[in-house]
Amino acid sequence: MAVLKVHGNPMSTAATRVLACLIEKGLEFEFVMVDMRSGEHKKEPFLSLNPFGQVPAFEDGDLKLFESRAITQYIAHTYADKGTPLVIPGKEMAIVSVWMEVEAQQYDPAASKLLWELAIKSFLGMQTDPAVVEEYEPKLAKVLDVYEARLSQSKYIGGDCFTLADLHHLPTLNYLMRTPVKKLFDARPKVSAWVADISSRPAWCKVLEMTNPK
Ligand SMILES: N[C@@H](CCC(=O)N[C@@H](CS)C(=O)NCC(=O)O)C(=O)O
Repeated sequence: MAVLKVHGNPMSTAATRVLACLIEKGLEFEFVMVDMRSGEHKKEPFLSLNPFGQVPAFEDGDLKLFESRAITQYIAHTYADKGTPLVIPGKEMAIVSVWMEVEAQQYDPAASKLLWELAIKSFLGMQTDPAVVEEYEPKLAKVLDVYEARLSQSKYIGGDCFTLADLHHLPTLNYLMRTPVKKLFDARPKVSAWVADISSRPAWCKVLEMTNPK
């Protein structure tokens, strides 16, 4: 079998989304470090893997992919018989797809904006803009109200078992739970229990060990 390769950076939420998926599936892979500080992602040969110059990029033999959520879906479907299912057969998959879209279209825009302001900027020695935080906190809160109602009906966001719809949230949750925005999650009991559950999965703990070596 060809070696699966993830080109990324440990700080990247999109790259760790793919790592979480590979580890849930129990697949072996090679992590190819992309030095974003030196702009390696904006030059060849990386641009041949992703013309948008963003990590991650993924290779499975001669197949080359980018966009983290497309990569996880490829992995989950292609390696369906390995590790955690992550996708489910039949009509229920349509519901999982709805919640994957909700993560990408509703949750992630607010979550990513807040994690940039509250986690990444300080790491880069930049100042948080309180006006942006003020604008995006209510947007995230609104999404989390919908999540609270959804998680009162099903154990996981896409249904009764852990799927890609849950997994896709993990990288942004990981950053946000270390910022003042944690209060928005803590204020919602079902959301808070769901975050604790999915964040303690062994595969995600392995991603954290791999990307934050002691
Ligand atoms: N929708 C893309 C987003 C990729 C993305 O934004 N990657 C960030 C790191 S998390 C990046 O490469 N940023 C550098 C840049 O945009 O120049 C995905 O999910 O793969």
